[in-house]
Amino acid sequence: MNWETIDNQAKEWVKEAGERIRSSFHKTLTIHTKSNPNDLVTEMDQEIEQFFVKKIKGSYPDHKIIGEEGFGDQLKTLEGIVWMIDPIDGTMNFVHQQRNFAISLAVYEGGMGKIGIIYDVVHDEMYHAISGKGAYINNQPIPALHERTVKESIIALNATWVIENPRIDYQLLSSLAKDARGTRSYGTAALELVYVATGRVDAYVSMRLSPWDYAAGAILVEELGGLVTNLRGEKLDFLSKDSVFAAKPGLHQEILDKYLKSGNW
Ligand code: 2AM
Ligand code: CA
Repeated sequence: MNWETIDNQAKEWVKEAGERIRSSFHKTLTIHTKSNPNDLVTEMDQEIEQFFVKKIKGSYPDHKIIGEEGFGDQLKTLEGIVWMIDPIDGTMNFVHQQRNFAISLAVYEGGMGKIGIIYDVVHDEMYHAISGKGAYINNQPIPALHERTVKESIIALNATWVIENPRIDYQLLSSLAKDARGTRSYGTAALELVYVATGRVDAYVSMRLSPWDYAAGAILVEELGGLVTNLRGEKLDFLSKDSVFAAKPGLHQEILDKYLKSGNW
């Protein structure tokens, strides 16, 4: 498989999709809710996913697709080549802020990450990695990640995970937030993983994400030497919802050992 060719073609599609999203900013969007009143979807999420599905099926009819809005395939295994698409990651930000959202697109073969693309539409920043061939921001190489301690770290995590919550071991995450140099919350898993990959934050913790939220980001972070697992320290399976924990090398083990290991996640 020529991954460079697919990567170049996919980036063109992503740019075109970004252009469509930018030109939607002056339109009034219809907003619906999905699993709960804060889980939003607009016609742009759906239109952009359909755009990708049409392009991918047109060029690669035997490839499979998993997409957030359900226009792809229903898969039980990751055999063959599977595209994982989040047409707008950070839909709430897209609706409320018209910034802090991204297109996330990944290609996996037999469950192994091959291509990860995340496009910060508003900043016109294209992040991409081909497994084993480096990771780039607008075609400039991103340097490899180095070790860091919790004390010197900025951790990206949502405030809802550190306040009293009977369903999770929030005290462990509160301790992590207290011990870290600082915390940040951006509301877009794809960009938060990009921020880990680029060293803008040192770790990212989320309690529940779907494969399309983290498929591309995981490839970028791992390509730069970071680690991506669930909160139990296990590999992600890219077929089911799971917690996600991405961090610099060294820091990943420190956080697992000192904070996450004793939790029931
Ligand atoms: P989305 O915007 O594509 O739905 C917000 O902290 C992050 O969590 C976003 O990346 C968001 O992706 C993701 N997320 C996953 N499931 C969600 C849900 N049920 N409600 C809101 N955000 C969700
Ligand atoms: Ca989405």
